[in-house]
Formats: sequence, structure tokens, C-alpha cells
Amino acid sequence: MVMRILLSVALLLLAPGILAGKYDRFPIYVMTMNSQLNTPNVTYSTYGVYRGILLGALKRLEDSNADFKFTYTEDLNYGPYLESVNGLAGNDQEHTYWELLVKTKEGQIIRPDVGIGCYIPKANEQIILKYTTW
Ligand code: B12
Repeated sequence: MVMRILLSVALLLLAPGILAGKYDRFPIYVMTMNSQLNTPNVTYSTYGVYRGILLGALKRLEDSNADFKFTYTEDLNYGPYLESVNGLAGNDQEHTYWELLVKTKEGQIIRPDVGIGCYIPKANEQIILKYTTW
């Protein structure tokens, strides 16, 4: 009986530590950048969840901030393709698109080899949505 009580108390004490990490929210930043026009970069704050995809964080940002909106199309093979940000769309004829870049918390800029539906942001990363040409 005593053992059982001790075990229950130990479990209660350990549970938050085990669950932390799995259910925590963490901040991420989304910066919009336009390499074609001389418009200023804008940074927005949102949050990510444990192993959550970028698309979810972008939707959350759109729901919480009237100044940020985006659209995407569905590609059969690769999933969501980021089509427009704040009303500006990439255009095949003009060879423009929204590139996905990430500034890691160590300050390194990487170009993920997956799109917004597969990229999993980490705490304090800065997601850079860059309107550019190919
Ligand atoms: C050309 C190309 C592009 C061009 C497409 C220009 C155009 N309209 O033709 C541009 C430069 C825009 C591009 C962008 C990106 N691309 Co790309 N791209 C390719 C490439 C080299 C060839 C695609 C192609 O023409 N196939 C032939 C045509 C006939 O087939 P298709 O199905 O119609 O092709 C379309 C799709 O591939 C789509 N597309 C291209 N890239 C991507 C990426 C994503 C995430 C989605 C949903 C769709 C998509 O655009 C093509 C034309 O409409 C492939 C690699 C390969 N060799 O297949 C990578 C590839 C598809 N791209 C990839 C990636 C990661 C990206 C980016 C996310 C890179 C980034 N970090 O910014 C971005 C997309 C960002 C966004 N806005 O969502 C990955 C996808 C992997 C994955 N599982 O998600 C691939 C496989 C390359 C790789 N890293 O291995 N890409």
C-alpha cells in the first residue's frame, strides 16, 4: 500500500517533466521580405508546438494578426505550395515565387528542402518568406 502511494506521488511529480517538451508552445518569428521591391521587411510573432508543421503556425498567425495573410495551392506530390503573402502572389510567367528560408537560433540561414507543409520549426527560429525570382 505504502509502495503504491509512493509510486503515485513519484508519477505525479515526474509527469510534468515528461510531458513538458511534448506539449509546450514556443515562439517563432515570421519575416516577410521582398527582393524585388524596396519595401521594408516585416516581422511577426507566432508560436510553434512540439513537432508541429510550419503551415499550422502560419494559419495561427493569420488568425491572430489581421496584417498577415497567405494563400497556398495543393501539389499532388509535394503538398502545400506557398502562393501569396499579404496579397502578393508568385507568378510563373514572371518567374517569381515565395522562397522559404529559415534563420536558425544560431544565426545560420538555411533553405529547407521541403515546403510549408513539411517543415517543422524549432523554438526561436525566424522563418523568412522571401519574394524573389528563379
Ligand atoms: C523547378 C522547381 C522549383 C521552381 C518551380 C518553378 C516553376 N513554376 O516551374 C521554384 C524555384 C519556384 C521552386 C520552389 C520551391 N521548391 Co522546388 N523544385 C523544382 C524542381 C527542380 C523541378 C520541378 C519541376 O519542374 N518538375 C517537372 C514538372 C513538369 O512537374 P510538376 O509537378 O508540374 O512541377 C511542379 C511542382 O514541382 C511545383 N513545385 C516546385 N517546387 C515545389 C515545392 C513544393 C513544396 C511544392 C508544394 C511544389 C513545388 O512546381 C512545379 C511547376 O509547377 C524540383 C526537383 C525535381 N527535380 O523534381 C524541386 C522541388 C519540387 N522543390 C522543392 C522545394 C523544397 C522547393 C521550395 C520549398 C524551396 C524553398 N525552400 O523555398 C520552394 C517552394 C516554396 C513555396 N512557395 O512553397 C523540393 C520539394 C521536396 C518536398 N518533399 O517538399 C524539390 C523536390 C527539390 C528538392 N529539394 O529535392 N521549385
